[in-house]
Amino acid sequence: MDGRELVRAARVFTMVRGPRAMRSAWRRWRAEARASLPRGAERARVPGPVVDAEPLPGGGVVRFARSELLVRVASSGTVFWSWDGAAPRPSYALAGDPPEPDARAALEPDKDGGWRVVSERVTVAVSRNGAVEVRTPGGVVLRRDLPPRWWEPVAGGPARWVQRSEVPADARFFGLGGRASGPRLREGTYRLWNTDPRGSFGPDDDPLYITMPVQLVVADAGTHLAFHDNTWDGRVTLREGGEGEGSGHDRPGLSEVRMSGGPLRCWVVVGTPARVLRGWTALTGAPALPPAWALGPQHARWGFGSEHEVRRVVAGYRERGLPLSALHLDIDHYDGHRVFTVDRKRFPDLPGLARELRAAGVRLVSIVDPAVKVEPGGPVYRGGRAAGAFVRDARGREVRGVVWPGECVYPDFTDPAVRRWWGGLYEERLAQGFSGVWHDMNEPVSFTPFGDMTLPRSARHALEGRGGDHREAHNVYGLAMAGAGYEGLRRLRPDERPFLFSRSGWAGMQRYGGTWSGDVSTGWPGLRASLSLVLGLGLCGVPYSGPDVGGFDGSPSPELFLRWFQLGAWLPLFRTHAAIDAGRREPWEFGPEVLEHARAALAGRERLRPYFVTLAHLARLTGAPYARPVWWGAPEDRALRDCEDAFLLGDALLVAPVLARGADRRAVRLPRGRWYDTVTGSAYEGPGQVLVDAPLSRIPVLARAGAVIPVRGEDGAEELEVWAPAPGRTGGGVVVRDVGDGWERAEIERYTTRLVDGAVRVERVTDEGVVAVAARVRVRGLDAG
Ligand code: NBV
Repeated sequence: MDGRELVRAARVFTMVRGPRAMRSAWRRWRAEARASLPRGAERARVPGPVVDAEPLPGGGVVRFARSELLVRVASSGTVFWSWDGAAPRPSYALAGDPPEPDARAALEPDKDGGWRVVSERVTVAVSRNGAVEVRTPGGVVLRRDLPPRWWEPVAGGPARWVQRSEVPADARFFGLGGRASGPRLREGTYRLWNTDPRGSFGPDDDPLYITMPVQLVVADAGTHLAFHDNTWDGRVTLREGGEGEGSGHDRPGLSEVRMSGGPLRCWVVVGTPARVLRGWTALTGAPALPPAWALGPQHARWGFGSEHEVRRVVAGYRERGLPLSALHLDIDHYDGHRVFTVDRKRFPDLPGLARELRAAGVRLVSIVDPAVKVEPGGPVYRGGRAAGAFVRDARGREVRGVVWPGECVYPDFTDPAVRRWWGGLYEERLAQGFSGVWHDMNEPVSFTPFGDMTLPRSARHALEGRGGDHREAHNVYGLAMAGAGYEGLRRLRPDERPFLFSRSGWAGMQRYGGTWSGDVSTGWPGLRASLSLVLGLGLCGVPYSGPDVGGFDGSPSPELFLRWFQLGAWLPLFRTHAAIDAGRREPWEFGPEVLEHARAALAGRERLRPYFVTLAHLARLTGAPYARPVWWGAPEDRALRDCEDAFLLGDALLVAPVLARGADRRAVRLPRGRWYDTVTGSAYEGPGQVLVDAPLSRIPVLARAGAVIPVRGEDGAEELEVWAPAPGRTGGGVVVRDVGDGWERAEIERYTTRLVDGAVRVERVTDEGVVAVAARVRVRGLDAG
């Protein structure tokens, strides 16, 4: 333990009843010690030389002396390969059946005794010793996975394995879930084990709450995503390559995936970034569409403490004319910190409060923690026990941990019956008047002053009936809890789309909802980390997220708070939140100047709500995140790949937050084309870097020439903001309107823009041809200098 870890451990230790956490830590340590047999002798294995091959739909099986490799290409071009007979299912990541194999893909002998699967969109070449290359149809290599190596315990048990892969020398890595530094992942080792970092975290803390074996790799040769479908504890070591100037020898980029058990199987999706995310979400599920109110400004705090305080805060927004869409209640509204209860002394009439707030346009969102207090008289504990819902050890005893309410047990969400039981409990939350849920502590956490703050690895789980232990179940605990909550809400309130976001999760979590930063530390590095997390998660298929605006702990300076607020206003989840012992986060708590600028940011968000609705629908339909790295549409621009301090919001806007103290202007790297400063109207030509004003009153936001952006006009009616195309160019955009909080399918409106005799012509294009534009159009940028 280093010094910082010690401080954190001490903090956690004092946060919970010390002796109880100490006892639990000790129990946990004993359980681990009992279960962890010495590894003993291991046998190392590599595939060995190729023996033969057999064609199958979409590809075939290539047999080696000591293993076999299955290769299957889907008609979408998505590749699946696996060793040792591993099938695509069972899988926690996949949303449905694996994609249909491409009937036209053919297995053919390749040079030097290898084999290859040739399809229209991709070629997979297998060397005679088991290296797998994924190539574009033109033959350019996107990824070369070297023959794997397994270590099998002689006494039986899971084999650990390692696989190295090479990517082009110019490639950049992204993804691996929610990482605090990035989004470009630098050289280093990243652990795959969902972890509560013990208190607030900064860019150097790794891993965090959401880890995923998902790499998105961007190179001149093309973009691809590689997903090792394996939930076990693992480590990914990355090294960027280099181009051998003069020597002519490029050093490839390297990825090394090491897993402590579980199957060796991989999905590879290739194409443009947009195609890759489309393929990835086709595989793992379309992102849940949040209700429109969840795209508005939200406010939370651990420790509002009473109905009175909630009213006071909401009144504070109203009196100052600040919009507020939702208010979140944290664990302090529970009775003794117990999930699915309400402290009636401090919240005597929560349904009444919820109704009153709802009438004023403010929804209530509730935190939901998975751990259940051990109390024979408690209905949740009693019900769970009767249902056999809690995680047990090998001897059949409930595994206990310590969380906020004291001694707790943990529902086993990897059991479908338990998910159903748990989902039913949300009825109580709905009866209290909540409109959405916020899942916390679901890595899952059990407080310990030392060691891993989670369940013992020996804890048993149902794993959908297959049976296994926490080594395999840990990383999907939060994902499965999200599934339980989402499906429960759907059953309980079938006419409304659930609103759920979860601290922990895994590949595929977007099917159930979004996430947030977790306890990001208050400081300029924390502000930067917030952006890395949102962008990185978006590239892993999770488009809806945002930070604790202002940071979780301590008190931001007025300037830091404002810059964070200005960034948050352009991110999908826009929520101020802080810890119980942190300073306030209401925008008026930082003086009149900050309040006025925060008011402007809120007004900007409200104006842009129709655009956020469009982006939410597009995320659902295509997997494209709302907030995208600036290279999204131009991955071939190497300078953009390294740009981490700005992002694209949809296709139309480029947002350049201020991430440093004292800045009043900043450099912005532009993708190709013309960009307008949305406030000054100045036009800039990309690609390249420009210096733009960033006064305290706002952060720079640029609009792409030709863009069509649905906004809320001053009178509240929707209008189309159209940015003049550059001379000789055309533009356009897509608009999807709010269809209410139910399941109605939304219509997609497509627009084109062009310059005709110095004026901007906007047309709506449908299958029937060009139709009249019904909305009010406001043209901007025509007089740009
Ligand atoms: O429920 C209290 C907090 C919550 O406010 C925060 O957002 C979560 O990330 N929760 C963590 C547990 C306490 C952490 C110290």
